[in-house]
Amino acid sequence: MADQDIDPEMQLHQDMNDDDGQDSQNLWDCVVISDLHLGSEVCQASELERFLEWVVNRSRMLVINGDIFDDLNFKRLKRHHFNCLRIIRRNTDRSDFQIIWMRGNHDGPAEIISHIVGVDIHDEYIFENDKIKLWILHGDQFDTIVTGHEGLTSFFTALFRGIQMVAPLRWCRWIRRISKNFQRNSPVVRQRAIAAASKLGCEAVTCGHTHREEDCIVNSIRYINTGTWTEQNPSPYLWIKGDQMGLNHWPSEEQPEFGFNRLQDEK
Ligand SMILES: [Mn+2]
Repeated sequence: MADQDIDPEMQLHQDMNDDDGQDSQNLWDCVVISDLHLGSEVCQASELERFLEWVVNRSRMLVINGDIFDDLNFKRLKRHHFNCLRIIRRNTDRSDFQIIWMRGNHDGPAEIISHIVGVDIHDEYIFENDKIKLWILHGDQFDTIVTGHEGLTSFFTALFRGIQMVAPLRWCRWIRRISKNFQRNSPVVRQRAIAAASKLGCEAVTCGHTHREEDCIVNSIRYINTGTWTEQNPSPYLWIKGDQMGLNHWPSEEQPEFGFNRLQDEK
């Protein structure tokens, strides 16, 4: 490309990236987030927007593990919510960065979402480098309350959303906790995910769906739940680098050192 063809804004962006000291050796192999719930009143969209801009320069790959939307009523999307979608779309066709999008139970039919956001949607995905085989899926597949009683679940989801709109803010956290406990069964999702991962020959599995962060090892299978971006900050993300992985939080005053694994001793 001739010099005069370079867009000044692109050049500035490139220079800023060069300046922050990230060479390709320091990039994470993959980052996983889940349960963004864009359109929800409680979605931490402005922080998510900052995170998305940040992470595309820190990782080779981003997996969004389901429930990116709260529902398919796009009238609920605000400016920051649209900005998040714009960043995802803008980074979809890059040769040096990959975005994988998983469906969640809130996202609606895969083909509709796929058309709107312009990316392929997966039901499950296996991330593999030469050290780790990580099975990634939303987790509602393991949740009998949702999969066995769709009508009842959507009735209560609508009811809880209605209550949240009229209730004072301080009640909302409590209401969300009650509604989550009803809708999503963390121990069941964990146990079933671990059992299924073991059968598949994956030594690690990550889910979202429960909105409860978890990082544990059961029967030699590492289970990580990436929680949600609908609680108060900071919000969780899973990073993978070589044979190591862990949960970190955004925003964080101290960004993580590469090559440090908090759970090393538990292995
Ligand atoms: Mn969710």
